[in-house]
Amino acid sequence: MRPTTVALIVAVASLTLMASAPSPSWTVTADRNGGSKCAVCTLLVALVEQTMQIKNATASQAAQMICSYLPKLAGDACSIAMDILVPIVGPLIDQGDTADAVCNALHLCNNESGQTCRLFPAKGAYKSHDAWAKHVNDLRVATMMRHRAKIEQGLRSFNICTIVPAVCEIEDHRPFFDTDSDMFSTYDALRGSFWRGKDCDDLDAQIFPGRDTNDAFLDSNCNGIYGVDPSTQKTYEDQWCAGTGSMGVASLGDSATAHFRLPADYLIARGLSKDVFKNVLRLIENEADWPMLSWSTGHLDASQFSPDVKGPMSSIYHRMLERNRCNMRDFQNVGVNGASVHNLLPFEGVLARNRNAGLSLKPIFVVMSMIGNDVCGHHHNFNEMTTVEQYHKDVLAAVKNADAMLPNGSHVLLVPLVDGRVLYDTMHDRIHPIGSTNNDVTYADLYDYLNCLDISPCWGWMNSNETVRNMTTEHAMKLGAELPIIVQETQGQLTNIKVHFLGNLIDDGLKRYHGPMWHLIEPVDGFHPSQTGNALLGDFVFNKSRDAGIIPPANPNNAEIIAKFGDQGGY
Ligand SMILES: [Ca+2]
Ligand SMILES: [Ca+2]
Ligand SMILES: [Ca+2]
Repeated sequence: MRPTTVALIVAVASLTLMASAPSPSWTVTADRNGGSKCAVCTLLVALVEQTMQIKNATASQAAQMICSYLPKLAGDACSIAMDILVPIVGPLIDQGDTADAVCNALHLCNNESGQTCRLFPAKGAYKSHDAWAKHVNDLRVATMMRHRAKIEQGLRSFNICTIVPAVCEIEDHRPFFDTDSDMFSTYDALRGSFWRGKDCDDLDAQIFPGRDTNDAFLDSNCNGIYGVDPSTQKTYEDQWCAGTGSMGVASLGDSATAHFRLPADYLIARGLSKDVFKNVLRLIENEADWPMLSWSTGHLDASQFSPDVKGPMSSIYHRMLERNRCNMRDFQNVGVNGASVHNLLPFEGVLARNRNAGLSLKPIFVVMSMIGNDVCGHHHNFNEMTTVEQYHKDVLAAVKNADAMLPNGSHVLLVPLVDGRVLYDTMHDRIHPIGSTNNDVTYADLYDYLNCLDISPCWGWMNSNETVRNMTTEHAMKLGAELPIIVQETQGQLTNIKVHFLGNLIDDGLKRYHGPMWHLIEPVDGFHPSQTGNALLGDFVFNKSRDAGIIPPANPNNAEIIAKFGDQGGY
């Protein structure tokens, strides 16, 4: 599906996109009662209303204030749209209508299912649900009769494809800028070096991270090690890397692998400023994902991304590099928002590690981690969940294909689904960032609202019905139980890889935390592991993999490599 054009502030839009198909994450799936358009409008209008309240401003002033915080192109589009829309919605806001009512008046929300969805509590004369629904319906009719052309014109201004065109063109989760088509880039975002080690020569398709080379003259695997030691006449690669178990790491997974997160500051009216939104375009270029800080391929310090993110960073790759400096830049994150086991096999096609391509390559540690979408989705039933048979079939096919393609000595780790009941248990009565101004929206309210709009990333777990949550977990556990069976079943049949199952890694890893569980959950979506959660998982999964014999011993030459090559070219 091609990207659509609903995004007002695209980052806010991303909140609703976790359930979308594994295509560019701002692609919005079908929904009801206005769906993601309704949600984005409601959040944005709520921010305008809260800004009016806090700054004692008019609707027009508050809207212009928020637009002025956005980077140039997005800010310009915002201003144009606000100029058209505020005269229409301003009077509604001034008369005390909530964001829910205003977005119904704009026809971005509707009641096609017979239900009028509401995030914020209704006020005054409209406290009863029937009175509110009738009022909203009246608003809808009156506004559209008077302003149809203007509303349509205003909404057209928000087109993400004109603001950041590259995000509408990127396909197949390959880097957007990649001159030699080796799947490694010199640009950081758009599936570039934040996602896979940086290409050290983007004009030569035989130079990229992960090659097994001796590099007498130049660095052709991008780990910063090359040349000949004059005292021994051996190349540094032969002397310090050969035989040390140098190995790359790749993750094939979902939004939790890609580290989906929206800065909570975007939704806290009190703190809105230019600084809060200064990196919003980079966020869009990364599909609202943070692979460079993720549990599998994190490699940068979170402080570089202030004020968007705070917290520790640790990852499988980071720890593997500490253990062997020859692994520098040898990582690939193929995490895609919305992916499930059905995507494992196609994702292997964008993994740059095919031994049949005719170049000598190092072995790689591939983590297959689809931890939720096989039971998650926005459908209000259990029929859309992956069946046990299909799950088994998809994972088995991916394992067999990995054996057919990966270099000899590679490993595949199968990570089962989580028990997502922790989300509701931890979050339901806490206040969501959008409710922080007036203490009026809890996570339970948000979950019900997303279900009403049919855009919840996980109807089964983000649900106030305990039976539904329990049944979702029951099915998730059934699926995960197939993984050790697959390990057994393939024993003796695999010639190039070893396949591993190390228990409920995500559940077990998160349980190690000594502080309150909400520290480990992303505040905006109430669904993904936070930065702290990612660092915890990075260490936990690395330690378990090391103890299982997947990670080779430390390279005794690390100190000499650092002394000779410094930061090895960095990232
Ligand atoms: Ca390249
Ligand atoms: Ca290259
Ligand atoms: Ca090298």
